[in-house]
Amino acid sequence: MNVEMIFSQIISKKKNLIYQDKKVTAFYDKYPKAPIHILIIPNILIPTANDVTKENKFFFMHMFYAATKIAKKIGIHKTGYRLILNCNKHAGQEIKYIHLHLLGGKFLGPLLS
Ligand code: DGP
Repeated sequence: MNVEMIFSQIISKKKNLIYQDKKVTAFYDKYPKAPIHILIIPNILIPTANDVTKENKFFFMHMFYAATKIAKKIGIHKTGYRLILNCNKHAGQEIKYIHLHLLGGKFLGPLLS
């Protein structure tokens, strides 16, 4: 099974979720790059940022809104966190199911230095 299908299954099985509402689902990254590494995905398949449209943009925007809610829920909003969204090859997007990375739990340092 490819990872895109795994992400779809995570939504429907509703197991080990951190957060879910009508538009998005959040769960822990299998290969964490920080003490807290959560993935937030829309409940419909949008492969990459290039596939965001007038019709599905609310799912895209809602990933960011959900990230702020999750950060508060797990208590990392005051120390801080990083949101990353990779698009295609040069950004290193491996999974063609759009996902927002929420990273935190330690000092992450500057990203663009
Ligand atoms: P990206 O490089 O932006 O496409 O990030 C893909 C992320 O997905 C990467 O941090 C590892 C994570 N990942 C890969 N396979 C699985 C899986 O089967 N389950 C979960 N929870 N995360 C996965």
